[in-house]
Amino acid sequence: MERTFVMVKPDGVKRGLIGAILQRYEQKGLKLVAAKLVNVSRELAEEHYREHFSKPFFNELIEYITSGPVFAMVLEGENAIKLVRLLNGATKVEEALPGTIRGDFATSTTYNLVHASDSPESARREIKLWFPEL
Ligand code: FUP
Repeated sequence: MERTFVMVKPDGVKRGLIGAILQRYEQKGLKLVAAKLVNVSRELAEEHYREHFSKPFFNELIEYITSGPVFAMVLEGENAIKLVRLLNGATKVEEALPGTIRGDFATSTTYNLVHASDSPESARREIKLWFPEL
């Protein structure tokens, strides 16, 4: 069994898409093991996205993720990390295929609705950061 950190970003929460997005993961067969609405501090946002610190879009990314509550969760299942990323769709909006969350609901690479850990190392780091009690 594998665990992954996933969040519905502020635009998804504002648009009322938490339920529709969570349903995709649950339909797939992944199990929700923790979840909470979080008002993200600048400190948490910068730690979460620290690998992007030197990127041109870093500030915009931090502004976006702190602009309203996010729905943070931990999902569990066999190959959970890869499966959630498949369900989310490609990062670049023009490559996110219909049938994926981004492909069906997003029109922007920046405002792209969802985040999910991209490796076992980032899953461990992100779960510890967002759910230290687990
Ligand atoms: P992902 O793992 O799919 O969330 O994508 P990345 O870790 O590569 O990027 C993190 C976030 O940076 C993305 F969710 C959106 C944002 N981003 C941009 O705003 N512009 C870009 O050119 C690339 C990423």
